[in-house]
Amino acid sequence: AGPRPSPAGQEALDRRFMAAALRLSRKNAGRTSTNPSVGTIIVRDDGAGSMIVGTGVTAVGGRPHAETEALTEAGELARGATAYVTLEPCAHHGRTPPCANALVNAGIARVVGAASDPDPRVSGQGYAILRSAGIEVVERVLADEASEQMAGYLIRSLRKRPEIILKLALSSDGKIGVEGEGQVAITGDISRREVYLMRAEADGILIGIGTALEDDPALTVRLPGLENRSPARIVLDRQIRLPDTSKLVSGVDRVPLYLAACLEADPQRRATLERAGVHFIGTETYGGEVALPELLEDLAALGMASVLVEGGARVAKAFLDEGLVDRIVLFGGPDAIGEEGIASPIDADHIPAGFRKLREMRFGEDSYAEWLRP
Ligand code: AOF
Ligand code: ZN
Repeated sequence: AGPRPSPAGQEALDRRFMAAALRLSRKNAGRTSTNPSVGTIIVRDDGAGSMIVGTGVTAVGGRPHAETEALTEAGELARGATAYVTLEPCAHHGRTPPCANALVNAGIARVVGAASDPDPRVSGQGYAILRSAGIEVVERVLADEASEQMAGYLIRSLRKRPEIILKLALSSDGKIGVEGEGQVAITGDISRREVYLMRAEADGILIGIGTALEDDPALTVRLPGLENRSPARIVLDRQIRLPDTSKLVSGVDRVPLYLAACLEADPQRRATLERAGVHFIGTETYGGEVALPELLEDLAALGMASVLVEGGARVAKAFLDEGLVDRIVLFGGPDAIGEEGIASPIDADHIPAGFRKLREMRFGEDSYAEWLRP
């Protein structure tokens, strides 16, 4: 082997490869539930510079894990190499043996990790297996970025509910639509595609029955190549008002639809929709509204780690008032709607305390900003 890089050079290199592993891990985001989508990159340095010899992402459905995929690709080249893993390698026997053992057996010399795994079967034990086998372990490289990306997995593991991402599109005068007018174009084409990507990476999309009746949305991903990445749709519909003829119901063969309805709601309507393939989640209500914490517990139990809340104003406000929002995403369009518009319950100047701005950018004429709460 050639000369080792200086400590500062090594740190910079570690961050660079971890950033690449994090990017790679996004490939299967939204398709690995209840597992997080993890990325692994195996890098060799034989003196002439670094060379990637294996890459892996948690497979669709959650297994095999990222490490096994990357090790298979690297083969004998894994011996003496460094493995970059976005999550602490697992220490438990699942459908395959622990990844920590697989890294040891493959002769990996050094493991660089980002997030620690809160799963009690792993938590600290993955790194411990590596260390006791003599592997050099560096933890928490780009840990904040990893936790941000894996927020759904971490929140579901620790709080038994999905991550709630509140997404709103605001006109230049802070309105989100016009009463009685259905879907109003507020933002442009780039924003629309960005929303499709957000949907593809989520496990569920949630709206209120008001929005469902007004807009008749399909809530699917309509991007070339990602048509089969639509997550489950959830409608807060206490009294089962959603018509059989809605796009949401007619699409149930391709994308699951859950109605959160009162247990006392019309059993006949329920039976009809169930025959059409609609799933029901019996919900408690308080003050005439769906009890959100209980509903979120049910969604987490169904395996959902992240839910995108897409409308409308009342639903957004309910989640905000109950402190159930983890991430806020605001798109801003260039035009004003005027007096008749529905006011947004939130805007960039009134983000609740505790949120930290992650990103801000422009999509053509639109603005985009994103906040996360730890
Ligand atoms: C890894 N690499 O790519 C992922 C890990 O049901 P199982 O057996 O797949 O285990 C699920 C747990 O595995 C999950 O809670 C988390 O602790 C870990 N996920 N671990 O080493 C991976 N996705
Ligand atoms: Zn594993």
